[in-house]
Amino acid sequence: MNFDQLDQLMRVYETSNDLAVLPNIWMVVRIDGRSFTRLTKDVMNYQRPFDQRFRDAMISTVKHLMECGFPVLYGYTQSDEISLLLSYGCDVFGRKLRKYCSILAGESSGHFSLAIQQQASFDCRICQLPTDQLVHDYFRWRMEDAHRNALNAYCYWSLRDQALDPQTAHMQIANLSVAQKNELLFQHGINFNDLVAWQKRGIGFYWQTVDLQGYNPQTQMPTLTKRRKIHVEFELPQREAYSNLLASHFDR
Ligand SMILES: Nc1nc2c(ncn2[C@@H]2O[C@H](COP(=O)(O)OP(=O)(O)OP(=O)(O)O)[C@@H](O)[C@H]2O)c(=O)[nH]1
Ligand SMILES: [Mg+2]
Repeated sequence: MNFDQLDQLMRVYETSNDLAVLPNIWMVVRIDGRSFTRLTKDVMNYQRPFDQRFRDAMISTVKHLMECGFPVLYGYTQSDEISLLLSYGCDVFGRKLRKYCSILAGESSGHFSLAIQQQASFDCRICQLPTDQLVHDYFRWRMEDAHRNALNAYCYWSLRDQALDPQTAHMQIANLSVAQKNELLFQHGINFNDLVAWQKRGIGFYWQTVDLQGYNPQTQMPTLTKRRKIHVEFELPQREAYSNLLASHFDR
């Protein structure tokens, strides 16, 4: 068998399961840190439940992902996860799933590892959402997950700080209603409503066009150019206002 024959034979095995996302479907990428419970606790010894160094490394990673060759309309991060809404008509790599998942997991793992100077990795999946409404629901879902995580994490660490062991702390929280969790925190001197918004709702990222003032040495005149810049939103709105914000970045 010559090389061309061998090449033809083997390509079939390489590409037979090569799935491509159908057109006219939104793609939302979700990237999640692998074993970050261990990384944040045992390896990095980060502050809990929230650490600004960890948050900043995640922010830097989202920005990198928005600038690494995929048309991202909106980015979002909470805890150890990142979501990216891709342009509706995105046809980078012929919409091949393996390309998106492998490249975006690789880009985030590499960038985040350099940011914290410690080896870390992310997994990646693509949600295929057929309607605009489902895109709204997706991002509302992640925001509500952030809210629940924050409430539970504050309760958990309040109990742990009282010298409760992990299992007892988990069990005590599991049986509490939202109101009771708020009350527990209040007794520990924390008013959950007063916590900074990014911890409860996550952080949003979108492109903005800004004016850039310059100077033309030849004409000796000031110049004004437009530039695309990533805006980082630490105080995301909720409910309908959040949907309106998302819709303002849809490209259809
Ligand atoms: N200390 C600390 N931990 C954080 C922070 N943000 C996220 N984490 C932790 O990151 C982990 C994320 O949860 P998961 O993604 O469910 O857990 P995981 O260990 O990454 O598991 P897999 O995703 O299944 O690999 C939780 O344990 C969080 O407590 C932070 O700011 N500080
Ligand atoms: Mg994880």
